[in-house]
Amino acid sequence: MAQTGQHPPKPSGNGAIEHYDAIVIGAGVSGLYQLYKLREMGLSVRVFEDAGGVGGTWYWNRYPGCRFDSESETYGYSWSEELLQEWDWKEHFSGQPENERYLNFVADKFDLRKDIQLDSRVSSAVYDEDAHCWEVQVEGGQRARAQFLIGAVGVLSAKYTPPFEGIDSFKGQSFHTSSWPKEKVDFSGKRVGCIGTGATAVQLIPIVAQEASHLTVFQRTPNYCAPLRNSEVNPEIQAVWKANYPKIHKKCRETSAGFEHEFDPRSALEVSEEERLALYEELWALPGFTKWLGNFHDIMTNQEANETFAEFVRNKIRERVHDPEVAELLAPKDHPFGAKRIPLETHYYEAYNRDNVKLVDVRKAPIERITPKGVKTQDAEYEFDVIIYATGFDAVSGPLTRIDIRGEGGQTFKDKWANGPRTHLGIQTAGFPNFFIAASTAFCNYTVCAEMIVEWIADCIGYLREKNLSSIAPTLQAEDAWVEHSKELASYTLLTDTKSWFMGRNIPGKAPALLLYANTVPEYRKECREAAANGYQDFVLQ
Ligand code: N01
Repeated sequence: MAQTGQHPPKPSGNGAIEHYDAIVIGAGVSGLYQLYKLREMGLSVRVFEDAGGVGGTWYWNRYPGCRFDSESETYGYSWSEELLQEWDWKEHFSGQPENERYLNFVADKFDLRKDIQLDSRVSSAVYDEDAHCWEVQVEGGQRARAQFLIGAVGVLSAKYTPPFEGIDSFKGQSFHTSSWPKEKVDFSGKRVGCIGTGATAVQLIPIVAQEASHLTVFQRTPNYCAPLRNSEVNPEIQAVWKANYPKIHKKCRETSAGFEHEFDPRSALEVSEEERLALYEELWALPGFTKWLGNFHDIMTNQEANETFAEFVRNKIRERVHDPEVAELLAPKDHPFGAKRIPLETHYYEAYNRDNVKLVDVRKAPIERITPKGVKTQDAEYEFDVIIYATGFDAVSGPLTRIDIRGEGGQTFKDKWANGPRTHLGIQTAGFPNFFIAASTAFCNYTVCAEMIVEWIADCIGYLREKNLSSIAPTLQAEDAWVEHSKELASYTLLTDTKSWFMGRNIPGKAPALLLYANTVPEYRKECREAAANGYQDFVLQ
């Protein structure tokens, strides 16, 4: 990765404590912008990043086919007109290498690297109640203190590998998609097994299928996958975007989910079948999440309305997959459309028409163990040269609870969140003063919401400094009310009964709770704005 600036070296951890105004954990989309914002305000900031480079998600997820499911022109940062004019997106849904280059470009352009220490995994963060500051320990022993601590660790960064018996006994190569090697993995002439059929697997399967001698896909739950319809960005489109960025970003701030798409205000059930199918066909032919976020508004709230589109998608799968038995296995029937994030695909279903691809139903015959040769299910053993774990993430809470964070009275963040996220506004937790979560936890185009939260945190810190205050944390009442409000919003959706990372149900033993905030972006923005405008009445300020 070409870079012009230097990162500070990782000290040996000789016991000396470093002091900053703010510490940011993570140099992904949110962390980079948080660093920029706080530094602009004159704070001394240190970012600790576990990875060997910046980019977060776009550093770690290097598997073949990894790319945005947001339109590129809406995913890039909106806060620098100069950056917007300088950067050319090459594809409508940009791929991982380009996305990583973009975030490196940002790091260089704004001279961010000098404050980002790489290969530095934060192991603990302890609040000092007397000094109103946080002490952070980095693996290796380095210690640093700061008044403000910002967890910019993302929502899908704690990878999950099922604890299969014998997992270390496999003699071939194995990779989790979220810690994919930097060097190209050569699948040619190899027998490959892929465990999982979520959005990640859906992106990589068609590519690996073309290269490997044979690919076996282990599917437990099929997904409703919709065509991405990616294409290159030509100079005319590029020029239109560059001339219209303010309008594009304004639209994204005004729509329900932070995309340029908006739900159709009609009910799927109030129009004739002919009209309904005409809209479904029209949406299907368009790129991106239009089929989801441009659909009738009640497909996300009404089971009967949802089923009309779910069956439409099943029929599309049946049209594309030649073997009717395989098609039925790939057609989801146990959850509503959109109750899991919709994987956007390119030639995914056609992969199953290839002679070298086999779909194995591990709901019928679950995986029993990994053997030295491959994967043993209840009814067969499959031999591989490579196993791919496309098995997802311990989402939202996982990246935070894996750090030993201790707040007032020594209470641990892990205990506090044992039954699901407990926050006010998704940003702060009672009993953990000056600790902010800079992650987009709304159902939203990631950057759109992350920028809003980063700015809220920066404004809040600015307020404290202006008023000479030493700490801020939400009251327990405000937190309780937010948790109840979030649950109530969740209850209006079709999300809560489905086994997905949205609900934490993909992780055995994790308490089910909707991990994302089911409000629209404009409403959420309003709530955050009001919480600050009223002088942080729902917070304890000291
Ligand atoms: O993870 P997942 P993902 N035995 O949790 C299976 C984002 N993303 O990495 O469904 C057998 O969706 C599991 O089966 P089941 C996006 O937000 C974005 O694919 O639990 N199988 C499932 O099939 C997405 O939602 C893009 O029955 C087991 C799979 O592993 C999120 O990341 C691209 C198993 C995990 O699927 C997560 O997607 C990619 C077991 N014991 C991802 N345990 C963009 O386009 C788990 N599985 C931007």
